[in-house]
Amino acid sequence: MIKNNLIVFIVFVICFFSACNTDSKQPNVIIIYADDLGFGDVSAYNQGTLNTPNIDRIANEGIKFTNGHSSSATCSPSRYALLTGTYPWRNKKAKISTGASLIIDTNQITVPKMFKQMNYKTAIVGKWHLGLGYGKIDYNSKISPGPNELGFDYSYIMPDTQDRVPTVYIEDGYVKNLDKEDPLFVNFKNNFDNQPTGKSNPELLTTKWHHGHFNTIVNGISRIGFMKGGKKAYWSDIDMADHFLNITKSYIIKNKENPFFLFYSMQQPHVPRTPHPRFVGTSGMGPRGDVIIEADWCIGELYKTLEQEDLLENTLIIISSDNGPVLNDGYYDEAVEKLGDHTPTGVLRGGKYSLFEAGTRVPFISYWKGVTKPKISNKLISQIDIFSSLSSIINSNLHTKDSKDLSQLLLTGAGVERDKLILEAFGKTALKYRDWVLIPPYKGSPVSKYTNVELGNSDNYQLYNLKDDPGQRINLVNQEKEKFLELKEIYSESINN
Ligand code: NG6
Ligand code: CA
Repeated sequence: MIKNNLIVFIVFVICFFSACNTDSKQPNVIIIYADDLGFGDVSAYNQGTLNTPNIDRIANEGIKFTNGHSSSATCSPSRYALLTGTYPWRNKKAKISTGASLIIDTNQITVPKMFKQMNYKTAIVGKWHLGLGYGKIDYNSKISPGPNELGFDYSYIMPDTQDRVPTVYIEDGYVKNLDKEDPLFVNFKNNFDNQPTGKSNPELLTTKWHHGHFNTIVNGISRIGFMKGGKKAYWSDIDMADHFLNITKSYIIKNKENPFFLFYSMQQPHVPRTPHPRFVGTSGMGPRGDVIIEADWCIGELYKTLEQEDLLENTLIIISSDNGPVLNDGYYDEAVEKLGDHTPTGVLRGGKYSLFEAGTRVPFISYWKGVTKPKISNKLISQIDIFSSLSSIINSNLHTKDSKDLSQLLLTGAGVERDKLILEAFGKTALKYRDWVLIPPYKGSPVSKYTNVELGNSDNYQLYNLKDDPGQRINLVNQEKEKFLELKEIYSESINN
C-alpha cells in the first residue's frame, strides 16, 4: 500500500514538474527602457555619429522599428501608458511626477499584474517616476502603494528622477541603507534649516545648474527639491549604472528557473549625466555622449549574462526610450557645445517635450534569439501596444481599449500595424494617421526658452506628410484641404472615444 502510494506520488511529482517545464517555455520578457534616448542616438539607426555597438547587435539581429513611438514626449506619461496599456491623456494624474502620489490606481490592470497572473516572477530595477504612496510620503517607514502593489514582486527603484530628491534607492518599499538614527525628510517647497542649495552656494557645485535644479546639493549636484537627513542612504551618481546593472544581473541569475518579466529602467541619458570615470571622455561629446556609451555597455553586459545563463533563446528583449532627446535639460554639461556632427533626433523635428516627431519617435527594437529574424520595419507601433502584444505572446487574455495586439509585428516586423496614434506632450495631443500628422493649434512658445526644443505650438493647425517631409517642414493645411478635414475628424473622434 505504502509502495503504491509512493509510486503514485512519484508519478504526480514527475507530471507536476513536466507541467512546470512546459510553463517555463513561456519566454522571459525584458523591457530595457532608456530615459531621453533619441531616435538618432543609436548607431543602428544610421542617423548620428555616436557608436552603440551593443544595442546595434541586438537591433541588427532583431526587428528594428523605424516608426516606433513612446506614448508621450515626457517620462511619467509614457511609463504610465507602457505599464497600463492606456493613453496617458485619459488620466489627469499621468504627468511628470515631482514627489507625487502613485499615478496608477492599484485596482488598474498592469503589465506586471498580467505576467503575475501567468505565473511569472516580475521585477523592476531602475527609474520609477510614477509617484508613490498617497499624499505626503514618510520615507522612514514602508512607502506604499508603489511598484509592488502594481504587480512587481521585486522592486529596486530610484523614486522619481536623478535630478530630483530624494537621492536614495527604494527596495520593496523601504529606503535602502537608511539609518534610523538619521531620518530622511523631503520637501519640494521649502528648504530645511538653511541648508546649502545650488542657488545660495554655487561654490559647492561640481556641475552648475542652468535652469531649475537649484535646491539641495548632493555629490556636488543641486537637484529639484529639498532633502534633509538620511545621509547613509544617498546614492553615488557615478556608480548608479553599475548598481542597477548588478541588481539586474543578480535578479536574472536568481530567477532563471522561472519565467520572469523584468523592467530594466535605465537612468541614462537623463540629467544630471554622471558617467562612471571609466566612461568619461569615451564619446568625445561630453557627459551626454559618455552616458549613452555607458548605457550601451550595460546593455552588452545584460546580453552577456543572458548568453552565459543560456537564456537568450528563451527571452524576448524590447529596447526603447521613454521620450525623445534633449541637450540642455537644466545643467551646464556641454551637451550642446560638444555635440559636433551628432544628431540625437536624426532627421526628425523637435525633441523631448515636443509634439513633433522627435518627441515620441524613439529607438524601438525587439529581439528573441531564434525567433526574430533580422528586419527593419517601418510599420507604426507604439509602446502602448506592448500590453496587448505581450498578453498575446504569453497567452494571457487581457487586453485594453487603447493597446493593440501587434504581437506578430513585434516578432516578425511584418503584419498588422497601427493606422492611427494619438501623440502627447505636456497634456497636448496630436494625431498621427498613416503618413500624416495633424497638430492642432496650441498656445505657448513655439520654442522652449530653456531647452531650445521646438515644441510644436502654433496659432494654426499643422499638417505634415511624413513620407515626403520626414522633418515636418512644410505645413500642408492649405494645399491638402481634404486630408486636413479627414484628419481633423479622426482626431476628434479618437480623442473623444
Ligand atoms: C522638468 C525638468 C527637467 C526634467 C523633466 C523630467 C526643470 C526646469 N525641468 O520639470 O530637467 O527633470 O522635468 O524629465 O526643472 S522626464 O524625462 O523625467 O520627464
Ligand atoms: Ca525621460
